[in-house]
Amino acid sequence: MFTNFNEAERKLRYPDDRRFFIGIKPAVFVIFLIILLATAGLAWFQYLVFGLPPDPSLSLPVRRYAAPAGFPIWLNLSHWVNFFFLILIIRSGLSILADHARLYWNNGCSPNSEWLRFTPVKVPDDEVWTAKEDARYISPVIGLPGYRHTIGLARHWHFLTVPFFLLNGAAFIALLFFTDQWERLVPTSWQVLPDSWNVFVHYATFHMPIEPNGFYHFNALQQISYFAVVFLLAPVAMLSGMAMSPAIENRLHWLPKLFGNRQGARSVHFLVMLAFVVFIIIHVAMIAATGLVRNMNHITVGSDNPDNRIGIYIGSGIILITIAFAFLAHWISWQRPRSLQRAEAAINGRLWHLSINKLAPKAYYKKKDISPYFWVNGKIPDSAEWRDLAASEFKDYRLKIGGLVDNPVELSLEELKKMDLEQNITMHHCIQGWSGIAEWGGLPLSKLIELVKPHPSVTTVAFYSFGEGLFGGTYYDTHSLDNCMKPASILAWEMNYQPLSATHGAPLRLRVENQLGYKMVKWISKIEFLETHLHTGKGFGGKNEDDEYFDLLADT
Ligand SMILES: Nc1nc2c(c(=O)[nH]1)N[C@H]1C(S)=C(S)[C@@H](COP(=O)(O)O)O[C@H]1N2
Ligand SMILES: [Mo]
Repeated sequence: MFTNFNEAERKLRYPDDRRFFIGIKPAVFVIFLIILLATAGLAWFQYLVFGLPPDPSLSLPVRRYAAPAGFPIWLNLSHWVNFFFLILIIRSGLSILADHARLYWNNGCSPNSEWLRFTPVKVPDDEVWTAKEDARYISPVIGLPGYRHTIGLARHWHFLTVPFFLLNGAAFIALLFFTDQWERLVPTSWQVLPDSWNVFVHYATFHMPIEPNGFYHFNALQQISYFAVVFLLAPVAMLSGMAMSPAIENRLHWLPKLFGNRQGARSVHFLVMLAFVVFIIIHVAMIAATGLVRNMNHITVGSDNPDNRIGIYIGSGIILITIAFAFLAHWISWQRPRSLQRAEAAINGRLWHLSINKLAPKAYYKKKDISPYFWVNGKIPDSAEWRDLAASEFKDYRLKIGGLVDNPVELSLEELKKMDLEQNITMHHCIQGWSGIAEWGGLPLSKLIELVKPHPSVTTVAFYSFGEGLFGGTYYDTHSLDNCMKPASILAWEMNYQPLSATHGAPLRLRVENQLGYKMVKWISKIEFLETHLHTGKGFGGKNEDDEYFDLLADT
């Protein structure tokens, strides 16, 4: 519905293999079982051996938990705004995950080292299996926008909604403490822990504890669950999300370290999402089980009236709006993808510019950090020209450098190698989610720029490949002249101290660190200095930006 895939897109986005699969490492499954047994099992043990513990809510009239009465309208509002955005964030996040449906704790993303995977496919070790081929399908009912390899659009939804989610959360927390509403959520006595356990023993053994009226106070377990969602899950979601950014990895190196490494941050980000989903399911079930009419009146209009159904009507209305928006979002994704792409660049591109871009990036990695495995991406060129060059080890290869320059040149690999060698050990961040650490050696672009002398009007450098994009047509990308002048921007012919292999981009590939992988053109045929990227390809700055709606001008 609403999609306008042509034949090539349909094959890619709605593939024959749409199997859903959950593969979990046995050790992880055992840990999960232990946690389950240690909680529910212990609750049952206590119940069977010692009997049901006293219900802590029985002693509530002494107001062990101070709490204000009623819910102000700002609280009702921010609760539902939060719900609306959280659904968008989770759905777009799932679409992003589907593009590399494997989760690891190691930076190099070695196949078979995943603790969790949502693909039945085993990475073959006797043939090239690219990360793009590895992308999985997700139903558009669940993911936003769903289908396969729609990560460009999914990221726009994710990053367009995150700022609003955070603003709403910040306003909520500020108002909590500005008023006395914080007393509902923040436990002020350690007694809340044994009390929560006692409430948990009731639920786990299928005994309903006495429910205090939530208008005045929550039960102990409810209080710490809500507390944890607001003050633990949300901040961890934010930090682990930020830790995945290549720009942040290089500036605030301690952030991914908080989670072990970048893939740890990605795994934690996923687990937080899972915790949110589990919370939402239990939360909604408890709302329904403990007096739906009254509870809905509390959280929509802030009244404790047990008789009218206004809360149910408003709540259902909000849920209907959320569903209607899901249809609209689907429509926007496929009918107005460029608006989405532009809106995200306008908001986040600007935020990025004003914040993290001002800090100087640093290289942190050492030889010992080099990953044993490095995923391959993109279509290896199949033109006769490249194959002939490769057959003679690129002896006859000439890199063509032209455009708006005083001194256009054609250089052989040997000539390039004589000019300079810069070696960096860096982490590669593919937009899909995988990463890898490698050494890259080659010529700093700044040396080349010095040689060809670009005209003063030049702002952009375009790199063209022998290879093709996902839907055919020359693969290319553009970078700002500024970015090319950075020391870690190199034309690499060396990977891990070996000549660059055919799969990783021989004879030459681009490395522009602090950027996502798709900006690093492999199998480079020529370089062009331009006034603007607007007249190259479809004019969005690169093959993936043109065809797959990847982030516009990720280098601004
Ligand atoms: N010519 C060309 N270059 C390309 C691509 C491509 O498809 N074609 N894919 C890009 C992407 S998405 C990534 S993540 C990196 C992957 O580099 P690697 O194969 O060495 O890991 O190459 C980039 N360069
Ligand atoms: Mo990538």
